[in-house]
Parts: sequence; structure tokens; C-alpha cells
Amino acid sequence: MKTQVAIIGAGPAGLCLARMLSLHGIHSIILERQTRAYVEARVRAGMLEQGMVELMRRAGVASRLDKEGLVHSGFKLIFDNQISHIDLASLTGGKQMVIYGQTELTKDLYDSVLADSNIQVFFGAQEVCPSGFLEEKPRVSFYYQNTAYTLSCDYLAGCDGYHGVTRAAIPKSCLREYERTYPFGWLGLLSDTPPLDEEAIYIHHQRGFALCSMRSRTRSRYYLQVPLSEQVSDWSDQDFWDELRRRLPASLADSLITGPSFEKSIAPLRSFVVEPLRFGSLFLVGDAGHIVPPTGAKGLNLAASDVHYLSTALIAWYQEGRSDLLDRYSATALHRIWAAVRFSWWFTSVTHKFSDDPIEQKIQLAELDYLLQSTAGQTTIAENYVGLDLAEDFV
Ligand code: RFL
Ligand code: PHB
Repeated sequence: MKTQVAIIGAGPAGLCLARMLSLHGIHSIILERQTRAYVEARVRAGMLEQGMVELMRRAGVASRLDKEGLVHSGFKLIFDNQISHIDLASLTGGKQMVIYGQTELTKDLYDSVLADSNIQVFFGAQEVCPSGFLEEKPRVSFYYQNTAYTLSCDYLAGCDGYHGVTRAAIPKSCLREYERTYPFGWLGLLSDTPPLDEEAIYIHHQRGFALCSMRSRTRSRYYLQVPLSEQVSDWSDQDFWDELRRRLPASLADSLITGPSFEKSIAPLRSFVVEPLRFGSLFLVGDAGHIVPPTGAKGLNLAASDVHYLSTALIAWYQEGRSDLLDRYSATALHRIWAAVRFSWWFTSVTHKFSDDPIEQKIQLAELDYLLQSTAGQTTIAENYVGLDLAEDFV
């Protein structure tokens, strides 16, 4: 079996990369460990940067996103029981965010990828093992429906997330890993109830961080900071709503509409980057190469900028024989990744409870107060939140 680009992982990064390549006549095969239904059901991101929306449009998969996505021109930040507004659009020259669930985005990508004759997807691929990255033709061995296959390709894209096999297939001595784990997680809940507000609300509270977000005008997404020792089964819906109300100012707590949840899960928080993002003919893309805590809403958006850079570089190689963009993929992507790692770490560090030491909270409040009372401070937050510009030589 052979293809031009072998892609491991059919999450948003792998699917989007395959589509961008196909638009330029480049063939790819995607190997995915799970079933389509499993990947589609994973509830994760919701807040998309304009750059991600534009990538989806270029990939020809944005018609539902353009119709159903909720445009957000700002968000709210509550600390010391005071509500501040970050007016993203006016602080960034008109940039906005769009709320559209990763579940929906993945469904749209699957619909188009599975109808695309330049792309073949193997769901339920087992024991996927990439090798030969420094040889002329790298390969991937795998099992599909109990039969062993070997796929030969020109290039390999590791789009298999943080727990995938591609990063692990690179010799340890050739990579440098940077990692910070946080002593808490986010307990998320989805419910078919109207959102608390038309914008996302980030809440600093002495009991811990909370976030009020949404998926549509009738579907809400809420998160609570919880200790890593907690299990989802420790939290009934009533416990969740009671704790969320405690972390909200009274006026908002009174207007919170609650209802039965249909999804609850706990996600650990982590900052992680591996350098470089290339080893021979293997390129790491999205969560396979980097993870950020979700506070800055950057994970999926970074996967999108990686896809933009790598697809541009591969297209330049196949169409013009140019390898300079492939050579610069890692450094260019990492520049934007580190900016998002810094912002996501910072936003987490000023909004979450790390200890019971009262000086911690006082310093967080002083920092938030200092930044929010000045236009310069608000602009710094807004520019990072909407996402930094892409490198010009890859546009
Ligand atoms: P994914 O989505 O993890 O997909 C990887 C795919 O690879 C498959 N795979 C394998 N396939 C074959 N063989 C193997 N050995 C394999 N191992 C793994 C997996 O089954 C899977 O299908 O990575 P990708 O494509 O890089 O996408 C990254 C995003 O999913 C992630 O960054 C975001 O969800 C992060 N994130 C957010 N990002 C945003 O930009 N905005 C947000 O608002 C936002 N909110 C969030 C988030 C992540 C969260 N959690 C749960 C961590 C909120 C939360 C709570
Ligand atoms: C979400 O809607 O799931 C969401 C929104 C903003 C974030 C993280 C997650 O920062």
C-alpha cells in the first residue's frame, strides 16, 4: 500500500491536513485507532480563532460553521465579584472568536474527507508503527481487521495527539521535551439549558476557577476547577450546579438556568512542548507536539496553525520542488506555539487557585486589577486571546 502523505490520527489536525493537501491533488491515507463515532463524540474545544475558521473555509468545510457558529466579539472576566469586559473586537482592530463545538467541526470534516477520492481513512487501525524516517521511503505498519499491512509514503504527519505513537517513535536523544503539570483539572458539564450570558465568562474565585461557555443558544458548557483527586462520579449534577453558583456573583447565580447534564468529564491541565517538530520525513502536528491548559482556548487553534504551515510547506514541495518551507516548519510553528503556551500558562496562573496561602490570591487580584484598568493591559490580553498573526512567509 502506498500514498504521498501518511497521516496518523483522524482528529481535527489529521482531517484538516488531509483536506488541505487534497485540494492541491496530494493523496493521503489516514490511520485512526478509534471508530468515527468515538472521535466525533469527544467533547472538547468550543472557542475558535478567526484563523481556524478561515482554514475551515479554505478546506471547503465551513458551510455549517458559518451558519451555526456564534460570533463572540468579547468575553467577561470576573474577579473580586466585579465583572470586567474584554472587548476583543475594539482592542484588536475587529478580530472576533467563534463558538462551534469540536464535535460538530469533526463531523463536518469527516463528511468531506470520506467523500474525497484523494483521501483514504482506516478506522480501527491497530498497532500503528511508523519507521524509516531517515530513509528514502518511510513506512507505517499496522493491523486492520486482523490483517497486517505496510504503508509506504514520502512524508508522515503525526496527528495522533498527546498519547499517540509518532512522538514516541522518535529517538529520545533527538527531542527535547518541556512540561509542566498543574495540580488540578477541569470538570466540564454539557446541558441543554440556555447559556448564562451571550459571552464566555471566566471567573476567578477563592473556591477555585470557573468558566461559563456554550455550544449554541440552547446548549451550555460549564467548567469548574477541581482537585485531580476528584472523580466524575463524585459529582452529581446538583453538586455541580451548587458549586458553580457559589463561584458566581449573586446577580448571575440567580439567573443561572440549570438542568440535567448529558456529559461530564474531568480533564487534567498540562503545558507541554516537544522540540523540534520534525525528525527526517516525520512532522508532528497539533496535540502530538504540544499541549496547553484550555484556559486560553488555544489547543485546537494551534493545531490549525500547524496544519496551515505544514500543508503550505508540503504543497510547495509537491508543486514547486521547494524544500525550504518544510525545513522551516518546526521553527515557524514553534514560534506561535510558545506564544500560546506562555499566554495559556499566564491566564491559568492568574485565574486558578494553586494553594490556600492568602497572599497568592491577593497577588492574582492585584495583577488582574492592574491589567484591566488600563487599555494597554486589556489589549495584551485581547491580542493573545484572538491569536497572534501567522508567519508572513507561509501565508
Ligand atoms: P486529537 O483531537 O487528540 O486527535 C488525535 C487522534 O489520533 C488518534 N490516535 C491514534 N491513531 C492511530 N494510532 C494511534 N496509536 C493513535 N493514538 C491516537 C486519536 O484517537 C485521535 O482521534 O488531536 P488534534 O487533532 O491535534 O486536535 C487537538 C485538539 O483536540 C485539542 O487541542 C483541543 O481540544 C484543546 N481544547 C481547546 N482548544 C481550542 O482551541 N479552543 C478551546 O476552546 C478548547 N477547549 C480543549 C478545550 C481541550 C479540552 N480537553 C478535554 C483537553 C476544552 C477541553 C476541556
Ligand atoms: C469551551 O467552550 O469549551 C471553552 C471555551 C473557552 C475556553 C475553553 C473551553 O477557554
